Amino acid sequence: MNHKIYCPTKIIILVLSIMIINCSESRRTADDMQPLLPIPAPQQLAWQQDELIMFIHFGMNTFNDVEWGDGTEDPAKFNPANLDARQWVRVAQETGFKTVILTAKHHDGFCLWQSEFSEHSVKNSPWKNGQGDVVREFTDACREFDVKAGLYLSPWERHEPTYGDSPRYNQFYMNQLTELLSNYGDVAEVWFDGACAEGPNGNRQVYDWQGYYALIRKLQPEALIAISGPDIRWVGNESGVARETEWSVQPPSPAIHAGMKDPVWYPAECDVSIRPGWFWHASEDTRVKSLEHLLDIYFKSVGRNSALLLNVPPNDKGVFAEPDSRRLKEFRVALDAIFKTNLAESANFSASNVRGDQERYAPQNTVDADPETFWAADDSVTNSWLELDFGHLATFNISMLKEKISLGQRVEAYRIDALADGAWLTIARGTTIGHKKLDRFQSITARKLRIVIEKSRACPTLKEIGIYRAQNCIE
Ligand code: FUL
Repeated sequence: MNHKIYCPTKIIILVLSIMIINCSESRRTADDMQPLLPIPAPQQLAWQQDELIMFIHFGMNTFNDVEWGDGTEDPAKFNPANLDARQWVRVAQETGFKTVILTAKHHDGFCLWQSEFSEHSVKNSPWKNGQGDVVREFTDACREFDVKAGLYLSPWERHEPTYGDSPRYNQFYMNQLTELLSNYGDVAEVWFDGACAEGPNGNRQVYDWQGYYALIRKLQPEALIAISGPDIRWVGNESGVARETEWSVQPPSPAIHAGMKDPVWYPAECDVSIRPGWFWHASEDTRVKSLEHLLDIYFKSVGRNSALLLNVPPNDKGVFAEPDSRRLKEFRVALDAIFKTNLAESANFSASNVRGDQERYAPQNTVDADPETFWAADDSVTNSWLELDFGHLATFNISMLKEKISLGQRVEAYRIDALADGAWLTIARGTTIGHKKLDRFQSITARKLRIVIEKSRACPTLKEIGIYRAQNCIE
Protein backbone atom coordinates (compact mmCIF):
# COMPACT_ATOMS: atom_id res chain seq x y z
CA MET A 1 0.00 0.00 0.00
CA ASN A 2 1.38 3.42 -0.88
CA HIS A 3 1.26 5.49 2.25
CA LYS A 4 1.83 8.74 0.32
CA ILE A 5 -1.40 8.50 -1.67
CA TYR A 6 -3.63 7.91 1.35
CA CYS A 7 -2.15 10.50 3.70
CA PRO A 8 -5.30 12.33 5.06
CA THR A 9 -3.67 15.79 5.17
CA LYS A 10 -2.70 15.48 1.54
CA ILE A 11 -6.21 14.40 0.59
CA ILE A 12 -7.71 17.44 2.34
CA ILE A 13 -5.27 19.77 0.58
CA LEU A 14 -6.07 18.13 -2.75
CA VAL A 15 -9.84 18.45 -2.23
CA LEU A 16 -9.47 22.07 -1.15
CA SER A 17 -7.37 22.97 -4.18
CA ILE A 18 -9.87 21.30 -6.53
CA MET A 19 -12.64 23.34 -4.87
CA ILE A 20 -10.68 26.58 -5.26
CA ILE A 21 -9.90 25.84 -8.92
CA ASN A 22 -13.57 24.94 -9.61
CA CYS A 23 -14.77 28.02 -7.83
CA SER A 24 -12.52 30.39 -9.78
CA GLU A 25 -13.43 28.56 -13.02
CA SER A 26 -17.14 29.08 -12.47
CA ARG A 27 -16.56 32.71 -11.50
CA ARG A 28 -14.59 33.27 -14.67
CA THR A 29 -17.32 31.80 -16.88
CA ALA A 30 -19.97 33.92 -15.21
CA ASP A 31 -18.03 37.16 -15.77
CA ASP A 32 -16.51 36.51 -19.17
CA MET A 33 -18.68 37.43 -22.08
CA GLN A 34 -19.64 34.83 -24.56
CA PRO A 35 -19.73 36.02 -28.17
CA LEU A 36 -23.19 36.14 -29.71
CA LEU A 37 -22.86 34.37 -33.04
CA PRO A 38 -22.21 35.10 -35.80
CA ILE A 39 -19.09 37.22 -35.22
CA PRO A 40 -16.73 38.76 -37.78
CA ALA A 41 -13.66 36.90 -39.01
CA PRO A 42 -10.49 38.81 -38.07
CA GLN A 43 -10.18 40.25 -41.60
CA GLN A 44 -13.83 41.34 -41.58
CA LEU A 45 -13.28 43.05 -38.25
CA ALA A 46 -10.20 44.89 -39.53
CA TRP A 47 -12.08 45.82 -42.71
CA GLN A 48 -14.94 47.33 -40.75
CA GLN A 49 -12.60 49.24 -38.48
CA ASP A 50 -10.77 50.62 -41.54
CA GLU A 51 -14.04 52.27 -42.66
CA LEU A 52 -12.75 54.00 -45.82
CA ILE A 53 -11.88 52.20 -49.04
CA MET A 54 -11.01 53.87 -52.32
CA PHE A 55 -12.18 52.51 -55.66
CA ILE A 56 -10.20 53.29 -58.78
CA HIS A 57 -11.96 52.86 -62.12
CA PHE A 58 -9.37 53.19 -64.86
CA GLY A 59 -9.02 51.49 -68.23
CA MET A 60 -10.10 51.68 -71.83
CA ASN A 61 -13.22 53.62 -70.91
CA THR A 62 -11.04 56.46 -69.60
CA PHE A 63 -9.80 57.04 -73.15
CA ASN A 64 -13.09 56.46 -74.94
CA ASP A 65 -15.22 58.70 -72.74
CA VAL A 66 -17.70 55.91 -72.00
CA GLU A 67 -18.85 54.03 -68.90
CA TRP A 68 -19.11 50.60 -70.53
CA GLY A 69 -17.05 49.43 -73.50
CA ASP A 70 -18.18 46.54 -75.69
CA GLY A 71 -14.77 44.90 -76.05
CA THR A 72 -14.06 46.07 -79.60
CA GLU A 73 -11.99 49.06 -78.51
CA ASP A 74 -8.55 49.51 -80.00
CA PRO A 75 -5.76 48.98 -77.39
CA ALA A 76 -3.79 51.65 -79.28
CA LYS A 77 -5.99 54.20 -77.54
CA PHE A 78 -4.66 53.29 -74.10
CA ASN A 79 -1.81 55.74 -73.63
CA PRO A 80 -1.71 57.66 -70.33
CA ALA A 81 1.12 60.20 -70.65
CA ASN A 82 1.96 60.49 -66.94
CA LEU A 83 0.48 57.44 -65.27
CA ASP A 84 1.32 57.76 -61.58
CA ALA A 85 -0.13 55.03 -59.39
CA ARG A 86 1.96 56.41 -56.51
CA GLN A 87 -0.07 59.61 -56.68
CA TRP A 88 -3.37 57.68 -56.44
CA VAL A 89 -2.25 55.68 -53.45
CA ARG A 90 -0.46 58.57 -51.75
CA VAL A 91 -3.59 60.74 -51.93
CA ALA A 92 -5.66 57.80 -50.66
CA GLN A 93 -3.30 57.21 -47.76
CA GLU A 94 -3.02 60.90 -46.85
CA THR A 95 -6.78 61.25 -46.78
CA GLY A 96 -7.43 58.22 -44.58
CA PHE A 97 -8.30 55.39 -46.98
CA LYS A 98 -6.92 52.06 -45.77
CA THR A 99 -7.57 49.93 -48.86
CA VAL A 100 -7.57 50.85 -52.55
CA ILE A 101 -9.32 48.65 -55.13
CA LEU A 102 -8.31 48.89 -58.79
CA THR A 103 -10.36 47.72 -61.79
CA ALA A 104 -7.78 45.32 -63.22
CA LYS A 105 -10.36 44.51 -65.89
CA HIS A 106 -13.76 46.08 -66.51
CA HIS A 107 -16.59 44.64 -68.60
CA ASP A 108 -14.83 45.48 -71.89
CA GLY A 109 -12.14 42.91 -71.09
CA PHE A 110 -9.13 45.22 -71.43
CA CYS A 111 -6.48 43.97 -68.99
CA LEU A 112 -4.37 46.49 -67.08
CA TRP A 113 -1.73 43.80 -66.56
CA GLN A 114 0.34 41.57 -68.85
CA SER A 115 -2.11 38.68 -68.95
CA GLU A 116 -0.91 35.53 -70.62
CA PHE A 117 -4.51 34.70 -71.49
CA SER A 118 -5.58 37.77 -73.45
CA GLU A 119 -4.22 40.00 -76.17
CA HIS A 120 -6.70 42.70 -75.23
CA SER A 121 -4.37 44.34 -72.77
CA VAL A 122 -1.67 46.89 -72.01
CA LYS A 123 0.77 44.69 -73.89
CA ASN A 124 -0.77 45.80 -77.18
CA SER A 125 -0.95 49.45 -76.23
CA PRO A 126 1.62 52.17 -76.95
CA TRP A 127 1.95 52.86 -73.21
CA LYS A 128 5.52 52.02 -72.19
CA ASN A 129 5.89 50.32 -75.59
CA GLY A 130 3.57 47.56 -74.48
CA GLN A 131 5.83 46.69 -71.54
CA GLY A 132 3.83 48.45 -68.83
CA ASP A 133 1.78 46.86 -66.05
CA VAL A 134 -0.67 49.09 -64.20
CA VAL A 135 -1.52 46.39 -61.66
CA ARG A 136 2.19 46.08 -60.82
CA GLU A 137 2.65 49.84 -60.39
CA PHE A 138 -0.51 50.00 -58.31
CA THR A 139 0.33 47.11 -55.98
CA ASP A 140 3.92 48.37 -55.56
CA ALA A 141 2.55 51.78 -54.58
CA CYS A 142 0.17 50.16 -52.07
CA ARG A 143 3.09 48.45 -50.38
CA GLU A 144 5.13 51.67 -50.40
CA PHE A 145 2.36 53.66 -48.72
CA ASP A 146 1.20 50.84 -46.44
CA VAL A 147 -2.26 50.69 -47.95
CA LYS A 148 -4.02 47.37 -48.61
CA ALA A 149 -4.54 46.47 -52.27
CA GLY A 150 -7.81 45.19 -53.67
CA LEU A 151 -8.64 44.06 -57.20
CA TYR A 152 -11.76 44.12 -59.36
CA LEU A 153 -11.88 41.55 -62.12
CA SER A 154 -15.21 41.83 -63.91
CA PRO A 155 -16.84 38.41 -64.30
CA TRP A 156 -18.95 39.80 -67.15
CA GLU A 157 -16.61 40.08 -70.16
CA ARG A 158 -17.52 41.45 -73.57
CA HIS A 159 -14.25 40.76 -75.39
CA GLU A 160 -13.40 37.18 -74.51
CA PRO A 161 -14.82 34.81 -77.18
CA THR A 162 -15.37 31.92 -74.75
CA TYR A 163 -17.80 34.02 -72.70
CA GLY A 164 -21.05 32.02 -72.60
CA ASP A 165 -19.28 28.71 -73.18
CA SER A 166 -19.52 28.23 -69.46
CA PRO A 167 -16.82 25.69 -68.51
CA ARG A 168 -14.27 27.19 -70.91
CA TYR A 169 -14.90 30.73 -69.79
CA ASN A 170 -14.79 29.71 -66.12
CA GLN A 171 -11.37 28.21 -66.76
CA PHE A 172 -10.23 31.38 -68.54
CA TYR A 173 -11.56 33.53 -65.71
CA MET A 174 -9.85 31.43 -63.07
CA ASN A 175 -6.59 31.59 -65.06
CA GLN A 176 -6.74 35.36 -64.87
CA LEU A 177 -7.68 35.29 -61.19
CA THR A 178 -4.68 33.04 -60.62
CA GLU A 179 -2.37 35.55 -62.33
CA LEU A 180 -3.67 38.44 -60.27
CA LEU A 181 -3.65 36.57 -56.99
CA SER A 182 -0.23 34.95 -57.46
CA ASN A 183 1.99 37.63 -58.92
CA TYR A 184 1.22 40.85 -57.06
CA GLY A 185 1.63 40.15 -53.35
CA ASP A 186 -1.15 40.31 -50.78
CA VAL A 187 -4.61 41.17 -52.02
CA ALA A 188 -7.00 42.27 -49.27
CA GLU A 189 -10.28 42.43 -51.19
CA VAL A 190 -11.49 40.78 -54.39
CA TRP A 191 -14.46 42.67 -55.78
CA PHE A 192 -16.93 40.68 -57.88
CA ASP A 193 -19.24 42.94 -59.77
CA GLY A 194 -22.76 41.65 -60.32
CA ALA A 195 -23.43 43.45 -63.64
CA CYS A 196 -24.34 41.57 -66.78
CA ALA A 197 -26.31 43.16 -69.56
CA GLU A 198 -26.37 40.59 -72.32
CA GLY A 199 -29.97 40.06 -73.44
CA PRO A 200 -31.87 36.77 -73.46
CA ASN A 201 -30.42 35.92 -76.88
CA GLY A 202 -26.91 36.78 -75.86
CA ASN A 203 -24.38 34.48 -74.28
CA ARG A 204 -25.65 32.98 -71.03
CA GLN A 205 -22.61 32.38 -68.92
CA VAL A 206 -23.04 30.25 -65.80
CA TYR A 207 -20.37 31.43 -63.42
CA ASP A 208 -18.65 28.88 -61.20
CA TRP A 209 -18.82 31.08 -58.12
CA GLN A 210 -17.94 28.33 -55.67
CA GLY A 211 -14.91 27.45 -57.81
CA TYR A 212 -13.82 31.11 -57.87
CA TYR A 213 -14.18 31.36 -54.07
CA ALA A 214 -12.20 28.16 -53.51
CA LEU A 215 -9.41 29.44 -55.73
CA ILE A 216 -9.25 32.75 -53.88
CA ARG A 217 -9.20 31.00 -50.50
CA LYS A 218 -6.33 28.87 -51.74
CA LEU A 219 -4.24 31.66 -53.27
CA GLN A 220 -5.05 34.50 -50.88
CA PRO A 221 -6.58 33.04 -47.70
CA GLU A 222 -6.72 36.47 -46.06
CA ALA A 223 -8.60 38.16 -48.92
CA LEU A 224 -12.20 39.23 -48.44
CA ILE A 225 -14.55 38.42 -51.31
CA ALA A 226 -17.01 41.22 -51.87
CA ILE A 227 -20.41 41.77 -53.47
CA SER A 228 -21.01 38.57 -55.48
CA GLY A 229 -18.95 36.97 -52.72
CA PRO A 230 -19.44 35.62 -49.20
CA ASP A 231 -17.58 38.13 -47.00
CA ILE A 232 -18.87 41.62 -47.84
CA ARG A 233 -22.39 42.48 -48.92
CA TRP A 234 -23.40 45.10 -51.50
CA VAL A 235 -25.56 47.69 -49.79
CA GLY A 236 -27.97 47.66 -52.72
CA ASN A 237 -27.46 51.08 -54.31
CA GLU A 238 -24.66 53.12 -55.84
CA SER A 239 -25.30 56.33 -53.90
CA GLY A 240 -23.15 55.46 -50.88
CA VAL A 241 -26.14 55.23 -48.55
CA ALA A 242 -26.83 52.43 -46.09
CA ARG A 243 -30.15 51.72 -44.35
CA GLU A 244 -30.92 53.27 -40.99
CA THR A 245 -31.15 49.69 -39.76
CA GLU A 246 -28.04 47.89 -41.00
CA TRP A 247 -27.34 44.45 -39.61
CA SER A 248 -24.02 42.75 -40.24
CA VAL A 249 -25.83 39.61 -39.09
CA GLN A 250 -27.63 38.25 -42.16
CA PRO A 251 -29.37 35.09 -43.31
CA PRO A 252 -27.02 33.19 -45.63
CA SER A 253 -27.55 33.91 -49.32
CA PRO A 254 -28.33 30.51 -50.94
CA ALA A 255 -26.37 31.24 -54.12
CA ILE A 256 -23.34 32.61 -52.29
CA HIS A 257 -23.18 30.85 -48.91
CA ALA A 258 -24.06 27.49 -50.40
CA GLY A 259 -24.98 24.86 -47.80
CA MET A 260 -24.92 27.27 -44.85
CA LYS A 261 -27.99 27.46 -42.63
CA ASP A 262 -27.07 29.65 -39.68
CA PRO A 263 -26.89 33.45 -39.91
CA VAL A 264 -23.60 34.76 -41.25
CA TRP A 265 -21.50 37.86 -40.58
CA TYR A 266 -22.05 39.77 -43.83
CA PRO A 267 -21.43 43.51 -43.41
CA ALA A 268 -22.50 46.12 -45.96
CA GLU A 269 -20.24 48.12 -48.26
CA CYS A 270 -21.49 51.37 -49.79
CA ASP A 271 -20.00 52.10 -53.21
CA VAL A 272 -20.35 55.51 -54.81
CA SER A 273 -18.32 57.65 -57.18
CA ILE A 274 -16.96 61.08 -56.34
CA ARG A 275 -18.27 62.07 -59.79
CA PRO A 276 -21.45 61.14 -61.67
CA GLY A 277 -19.64 58.36 -63.60
CA TRP A 278 -17.34 55.59 -62.42
CA PHE A 279 -14.76 56.48 -65.10
CA TRP A 280 -13.17 59.84 -65.73
CA HIS A 281 -14.80 62.15 -68.27
CA ALA A 282 -13.43 65.63 -68.99
CA SER A 283 -16.98 66.95 -68.93
CA GLU A 284 -17.32 65.85 -65.29
CA ASP A 285 -14.29 67.75 -63.98
CA THR A 286 -16.78 70.36 -62.81
CA ARG A 287 -19.15 67.79 -61.33
CA VAL A 288 -17.11 66.43 -58.45
CA LYS A 289 -19.40 65.94 -55.46
CA SER A 290 -19.48 68.81 -53.00
CA LEU A 291 -17.85 68.51 -49.60
CA GLU A 292 -21.31 68.66 -48.00
CA HIS A 293 -22.47 65.76 -50.16
CA LEU A 294 -19.40 63.67 -49.29
CA LEU A 295 -19.87 64.33 -45.58
CA ASP A 296 -23.52 63.37 -45.86
CA ILE A 297 -22.44 60.13 -47.55
CA TYR A 298 -19.94 59.50 -44.74
CA PHE A 299 -22.64 59.87 -42.09
CA LYS A 300 -25.00 57.62 -44.07
CA SER A 301 -22.44 54.87 -44.76
CA VAL A 302 -19.70 54.68 -42.13
CA GLY A 303 -22.18 56.24 -39.71
CA ARG A 304 -24.64 53.41 -40.39
CA ASN A 305 -22.47 50.39 -39.69
CA SER A 306 -21.07 50.11 -43.22
CA ALA A 307 -17.80 50.74 -45.01
CA LEU A 308 -17.58 53.50 -47.61
CA LEU A 309 -16.07 52.53 -50.97
CA LEU A 310 -15.50 55.87 -52.68
CA ASN A 311 -14.52 55.83 -56.34
CA VAL A 312 -11.96 58.35 -57.59
CA PRO A 313 -11.18 57.86 -61.29
CA PRO A 314 -7.78 58.89 -62.70
CA ASN A 315 -7.93 60.99 -65.88
CA ASP A 316 -6.54 60.18 -69.33
CA LYS A 317 -3.08 61.35 -68.23
CA GLY A 318 -3.18 58.63 -65.57
CA VAL A 319 -3.46 60.88 -62.52
CA PHE A 320 -6.24 62.15 -60.26
CA ALA A 321 -7.60 65.41 -61.61
CA GLU A 322 -7.07 68.43 -59.39
CA PRO A 323 -10.75 68.88 -58.33
CA ASP A 324 -10.89 65.30 -57.03
CA SER A 325 -7.62 65.51 -55.06
CA ARG A 326 -8.66 68.85 -53.60
CA ARG A 327 -12.06 67.54 -52.54
CA LEU A 328 -10.51 64.48 -50.89
CA LYS A 329 -8.21 66.71 -48.86
CA GLU A 330 -11.13 68.92 -47.83
CA PHE A 331 -13.04 65.80 -46.85
CA ARG A 332 -10.20 64.66 -44.57
CA VAL A 333 -9.78 68.10 -42.98
CA ALA A 334 -13.53 68.32 -42.35
CA LEU A 335 -13.75 64.84 -40.78
CA ASP A 336 -10.79 65.59 -38.52
CA ALA A 337 -12.39 68.85 -37.43
CA ILE A 338 -15.80 67.29 -36.74
CA PHE A 339 -14.41 64.46 -34.61
CA LYS A 340 -11.58 66.39 -32.95
CA THR A 341 -13.08 67.08 -29.54
CA ASN A 342 -15.03 64.34 -27.86
CA LEU A 343 -17.04 65.98 -25.10
CA ALA A 344 -17.78 62.57 -23.59
CA GLU A 345 -14.14 62.20 -22.54
CA SER A 346 -14.51 64.63 -19.67
CA ALA A 347 -17.93 63.43 -18.50
CA ASN A 348 -18.69 61.40 -15.38
CA PHE A 349 -20.41 58.13 -16.18
CA SER A 350 -23.01 56.05 -14.45
CA ALA A 351 -25.01 53.09 -15.70
CA SER A 352 -28.17 51.21 -14.79
CA ASN A 353 -26.11 48.01 -14.90
CA VAL A 354 -22.44 47.07 -15.09
CA ARG A 355 -21.58 43.48 -15.81
CA GLY A 356 -20.51 41.68 -12.63
CA ASP A 357 -20.07 45.11 -11.05
CA GLN A 358 -16.55 45.13 -12.43
CA GLU A 359 -14.14 47.86 -13.48
CA ARG A 360 -13.38 45.78 -16.49
CA TYR A 361 -16.85 46.52 -17.93
CA ALA A 362 -17.23 50.02 -16.52
CA PRO A 363 -18.96 52.69 -18.66
CA GLN A 364 -15.83 54.91 -18.54
CA ASN A 365 -14.16 52.31 -20.75
CA THR A 366 -16.07 53.82 -23.67
CA VAL A 367 -13.89 56.92 -23.55
CA ASP A 368 -10.57 55.61 -22.29
CA ALA A 369 -7.45 55.63 -24.42
CA ASP A 370 -7.91 51.97 -25.33
CA PRO A 371 -10.49 51.56 -28.10
CA GLU A 372 -10.86 47.85 -27.32
CA THR A 373 -12.10 48.13 -23.73
CA PHE A 374 -15.87 48.37 -23.36
CA TRP A 375 -18.94 48.61 -21.18
CA ALA A 376 -21.23 45.59 -20.91
CA ALA A 377 -24.31 44.64 -18.95
CA ASP A 378 -25.07 41.37 -17.17
CA ASP A 379 -26.29 38.45 -19.24
CA SER A 380 -29.85 38.83 -17.94
CA VAL A 381 -30.06 42.50 -19.02
CA THR A 382 -31.22 43.51 -22.47
CA ASN A 383 -32.24 47.08 -21.77
CA SER A 384 -30.25 49.56 -19.75
CA TRP A 385 -28.89 53.08 -19.78
CA LEU A 386 -25.61 54.92 -19.49
CA GLU A 387 -25.57 58.46 -18.18
CA LEU A 388 -22.97 61.10 -18.94
CA ASP A 389 -22.75 64.08 -16.62
CA PHE A 390 -20.69 66.83 -18.25
CA GLY A 391 -20.51 68.75 -14.95
CA HIS A 392 -21.48 71.91 -16.83
CA LEU A 393 -23.62 72.86 -19.78
CA ALA A 394 -22.31 71.40 -23.01
CA THR A 395 -23.50 72.10 -26.56
CA PHE A 396 -23.42 69.33 -29.14
CA ASN A 397 -25.13 68.03 -32.28
CA ILE A 398 -23.51 64.68 -33.11
CA SER A 399 -23.26 61.40 -31.26
CA MET A 400 -21.20 58.35 -32.07
CA LEU A 401 -21.82 54.88 -30.64
CA LYS A 402 -19.86 51.72 -31.26
CA GLU A 403 -20.60 48.18 -30.16
CA LYS A 404 -17.93 45.62 -29.39
CA ILE A 405 -18.73 43.71 -32.57
CA SER A 406 -16.09 41.05 -31.95
CA LEU A 407 -18.68 39.80 -29.42
CA GLY A 408 -21.49 40.05 -31.98
CA GLN A 409 -23.90 42.75 -33.09
CA ARG A 410 -26.53 43.03 -30.39
CA VAL A 411 -28.42 46.33 -30.08
CA GLU A 412 -31.81 46.49 -31.81
CA ALA A 413 -33.15 49.82 -30.53
CA TYR A 414 -31.82 52.80 -28.58
CA ARG A 415 -32.52 56.43 -27.93
CA ILE A 416 -30.51 59.37 -26.68
CA ASP A 417 -32.00 61.71 -24.11
CA ALA A 418 -30.56 65.01 -22.92
CA LEU A 419 -31.27 66.94 -19.72
CA ALA A 420 -31.86 70.47 -20.91
CA ASP A 421 -33.61 73.23 -18.96
CA GLY A 422 -34.48 70.77 -16.20
CA ALA A 423 -36.32 68.28 -18.42
CA TRP A 424 -35.29 65.13 -20.25
CA LEU A 425 -35.75 65.38 -23.98
CA THR A 426 -35.23 62.65 -26.60
CA ILE A 427 -32.81 64.02 -29.19
CA ALA A 428 -32.12 60.91 -31.28
CA ARG A 429 -33.57 57.46 -31.84
CA GLY A 430 -32.02 54.56 -33.64
CA THR A 431 -32.16 50.84 -34.19
CA THR A 432 -28.88 49.08 -35.02
CA ILE A 433 -25.47 50.35 -33.85
CA GLY A 434 -22.89 47.75 -34.94
CA HIS A 435 -19.37 48.94 -35.66
CA LYS A 436 -20.33 52.63 -35.70
CA LYS A 437 -23.53 54.62 -35.52
CA LEU A 438 -23.52 58.37 -36.02
CA ASP A 439 -26.55 60.51 -35.24
CA ARG A 440 -26.93 64.15 -36.16
CA PHE A 441 -29.44 66.37 -34.42
CA GLN A 442 -30.21 70.04 -33.80
CA SER A 443 -27.63 71.55 -31.47
CA ILE A 444 -28.64 71.14 -27.88
CA THR A 445 -27.18 72.56 -24.70
CA ALA A 446 -27.46 70.11 -21.83
CA ARG A 447 -25.79 69.11 -18.62
CA LYS A 448 -26.50 65.39 -18.84
CA LEU A 449 -27.08 62.87 -21.54
CA ARG A 450 -28.47 59.34 -21.42
CA ILE A 451 -27.95 56.56 -23.90
CA VAL A 452 -30.88 54.25 -23.41
CA ILE A 453 -30.61 50.78 -24.91
CA GLU A 454 -34.22 49.77 -25.35
CA LYS A 455 -33.81 46.39 -27.00
CA SER A 456 -30.92 44.05 -27.60
CA ARG A 457 -30.48 40.46 -28.89
CA ALA A 458 -28.46 39.76 -25.74
CA CYS A 459 -26.80 41.85 -23.04
CA PRO A 460 -25.56 45.03 -24.75
CA THR A 461 -21.99 46.29 -25.11
CA LEU A 462 -20.65 49.73 -26.01
CA LYS A 463 -17.03 50.09 -27.00
CA GLU A 464 -16.85 53.81 -27.71
CA ILE A 465 -19.02 56.86 -27.17
CA GLY A 466 -18.41 60.20 -28.85
CA ILE A 467 -20.28 63.47 -28.40
CA TYR A 468 -19.31 66.30 -30.75
CA ARG A 469 -20.22 69.76 -31.82
CA ALA A 470 -19.76 70.49 -35.51
CA GLN A 471 -20.75 73.14 -37.98
CA ASN A 472 -22.96 72.42 -40.98
CA CYS A 473 -23.40 68.68 -40.58
CA ILE A 474 -27.12 68.50 -40.10
CA GLU A 475 -29.08 66.97 -43.00
C1 FUL B 1 -21.33 48.33 -61.78
C2 FUL B 1 -20.57 48.41 -63.10
O1 FUL B 1 -21.39 48.14 -64.20
C3 FUL B 1 -20.03 49.81 -63.14
O2 FUL B 1 -19.41 50.11 -64.35
C4 FUL B 1 -19.08 49.98 -61.97
O3 FUL B 1 -17.96 49.14 -62.15
C5 FUL B 1 -19.79 49.67 -60.66
C6 FUL B 1 -18.91 49.70 -59.46
O4 FUL B 1 -20.41 48.42 -60.72
O5 FUL B 1 -22.09 47.23 -61.65
